[in-house]
Amino acid sequence: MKLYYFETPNPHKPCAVARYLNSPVEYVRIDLTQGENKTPEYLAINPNGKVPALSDGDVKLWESPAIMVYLAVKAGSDLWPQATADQIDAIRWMNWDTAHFSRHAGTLMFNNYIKPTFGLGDPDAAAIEESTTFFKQFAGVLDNHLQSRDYILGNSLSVADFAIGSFLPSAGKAKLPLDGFAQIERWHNSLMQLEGWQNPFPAG
Ligand SMILES: N[C@@H](CCC(=O)N[C@@H](CS)C(=O)NCC(=O)O)C(=O)O
Repeated sequence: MKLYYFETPNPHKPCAVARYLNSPVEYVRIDLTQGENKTPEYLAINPNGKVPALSDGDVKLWESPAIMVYLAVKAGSDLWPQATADQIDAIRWMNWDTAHFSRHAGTLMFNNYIKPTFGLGDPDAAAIEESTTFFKQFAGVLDNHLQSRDYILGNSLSVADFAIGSFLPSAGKAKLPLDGFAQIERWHNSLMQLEGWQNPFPAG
């Protein structure tokens, strides 16, 4: 089983899950700065040219939530919960993450950190303003949800925590506007207790 990654927030999701579960994955680094995500070989695994991706025999998977669930099911782990109601809740929150939370965090990461760091042009001030506003709105939803819960689904850690938490180790670089969201801070502090949470990627 191969897990294709680069040291960025979306691959953080399945890499942190694989590390938590001690999954028997072979990590394959796809260097985005060298365009390795656009080679014909890699596009045959993920036609979107993005990381993460996974291959396991004939199975080829892309989209980080699907990969996390695959790893959890394969390990027989409750990170993918047993109860249908909890599975539906996990899908809800992972969709919310892709559509809103990680989406705006990604725009802020790209403009505030990746563009200036890799010389990809001037940050887009309008995009920063728009995503800052939306990020705060959705962070408010998350903070409110966490008022009465330890984790996204309640008392147990799940793939939804790994999805939604993935940009938080990069919050400083991305300039995520997280001030005042005390419940998010408390929840992220508990994720930081997981071994390798800040850097779940293989060394080298
Ligand atoms: N929805 C995808 C997002 C994947 C994604 O945007 N990955 C970024 C890295 S964090 C990427 O590969 N960017 C390279 C590019 O777009 O060329 C997922 O959850 O897996």
